[in-house]
Amino acid sequence: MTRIRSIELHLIAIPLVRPFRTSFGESTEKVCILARVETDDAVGWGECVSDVEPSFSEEWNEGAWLMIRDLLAPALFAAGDLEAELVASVLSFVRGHPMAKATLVNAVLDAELRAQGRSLASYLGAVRDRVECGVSVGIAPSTDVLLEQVAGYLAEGYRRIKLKIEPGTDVERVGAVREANPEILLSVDANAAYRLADIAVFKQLDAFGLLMIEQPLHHEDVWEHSLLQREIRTDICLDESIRSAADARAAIELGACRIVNIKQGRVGGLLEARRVHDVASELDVPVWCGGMLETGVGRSTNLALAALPNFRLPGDTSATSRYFADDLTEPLVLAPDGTLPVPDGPGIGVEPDPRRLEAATLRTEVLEKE
Ligand code: SMG
Ligand code: MG
Repeated sequence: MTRIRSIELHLIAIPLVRPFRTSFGESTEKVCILARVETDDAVGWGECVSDVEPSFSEEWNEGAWLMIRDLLAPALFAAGDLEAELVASVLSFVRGHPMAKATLVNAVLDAELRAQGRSLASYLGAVRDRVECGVSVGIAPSTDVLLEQVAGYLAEGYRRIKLKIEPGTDVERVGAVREANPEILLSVDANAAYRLADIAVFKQLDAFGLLMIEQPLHHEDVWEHSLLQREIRTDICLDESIRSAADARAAIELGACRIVNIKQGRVGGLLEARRVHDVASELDVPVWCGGMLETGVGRSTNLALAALPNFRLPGDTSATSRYFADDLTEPLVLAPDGTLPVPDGPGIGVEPDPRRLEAATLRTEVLEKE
């Protein structure tokens, strides 16, 4: 048990090496909240996966900042002595807001593990010390540019290519990438851009031997995903629709997906993410680790999670060079075999470099018990 002395919030911005476009918008820089939690015993870090706008989910940076400052942090201070496994129940008086909650769950867990000198990977139950990496390729300005980008990532060693798709260019683009690369593990992610009436598109995509189709329909349409899954051969993977282990169980039992993307921030943090992993494992459904273009803080967190046994497919955690010229932490470098090492230092195993953090920080606020 330990007491939280302070929570320091940083809003940071780092330019992306190349714009990232999905079916819902384009980013040219990474803007997110980092929380530095200081306890009586140690300091821990948590990265909030929300974005500038509430497009991927209902949460967004300014909302998450107020949620943490005005509701979640005061509840943690009021709780007194605490351990990471209790944080979610202390915060459960707030409905939803998993990304804001995850920031604090993860930071408190990081501090706790650093105080014990134990790595996050070992705490979670890691079974490997390297993780297979895929890369998520944004919607490109043209098919030629897309083919060039894919070739570049494959040359670097990435083991799975995921293409962001949107209505209009989907079949042509995916077909071109498949034709140029008949053997690779290839998947697509629609970020909820389609409706069940678009079933003909998915039947056409069936011809390309895709590893999966990620989140084709609206995030609330789990039932419609089950109807779609009955009609197509390719496995559906759910991302946005899964907010908890209970959601994962319901979606799998309903036949709405045969693969689950786990993003710890989307489900309220590392401890719920491990429960999603366990439910999928029990139902013999493979999972893989999603990404939210995290800085080195969030990506080191994800690498520890991705070392659990049921993470059976290459994830979206890519090397630093895929995102940033200058990250907050030391660069994560892809090995020629397309893997990244699981951090083995205490907690998440990395810390933001103070100089780089200062250079990236747009705003800071220190929260303490009143
Ligand atoms: O971290 O490399 C990454 C990004 C992976 O495609 C990615 N994430 O829906 O899976 C997804 C998207 C969400 C982020 S959109 C800004
Ligand atoms: Mg996705």
